[in-house]
Amino acid sequence: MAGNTSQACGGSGGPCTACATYQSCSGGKCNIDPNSDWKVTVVNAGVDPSSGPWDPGAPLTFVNPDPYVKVTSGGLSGETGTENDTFSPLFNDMVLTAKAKDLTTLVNIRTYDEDPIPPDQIMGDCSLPFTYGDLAAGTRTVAPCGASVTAVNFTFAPK
Ligand SMILES: [Ca+2]
Ligand SMILES: [Ca+2]
Repeated sequence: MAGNTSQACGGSGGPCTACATYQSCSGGKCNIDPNSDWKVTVVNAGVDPSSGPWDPGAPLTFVNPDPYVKVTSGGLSGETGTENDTFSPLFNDMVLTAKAKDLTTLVNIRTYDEDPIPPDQIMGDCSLPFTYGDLAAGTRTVAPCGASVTAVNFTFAPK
């Protein structure tokens, strides 16, 4: 195997290393392939407990928000399930599979409070690119993410 191909990667006469399927070889190193697909998971989020009121008039046990998170990148979007009546929702939901080149261009993250009567209230909205470093690390915290959302935590895995 040649030292500098998409299958093997060893620069300057160094040993050949097989790149992972989501990587390609450039400059004698294995780097994340811009066209590789990545599964994006929303682990959890934090909502400012002093924000709101989100569900005024509801019985006391239901006044806290019912958050879910919608993630959009490269024309694709997906959302978590809804966690009821909490400022610290734990999702662990895989929301979409997107290309590295799209995730590192722009990602929109919008957190809603699900309501019985639409439209759902927007609690936080932010847009930013993830980085190749985020994908390689497999994790990223976005904090804050809009008006009332203190943090959204993500994990990534190659498809
Ligand atoms: Ca509400
Ligand atoms: Ca509620």
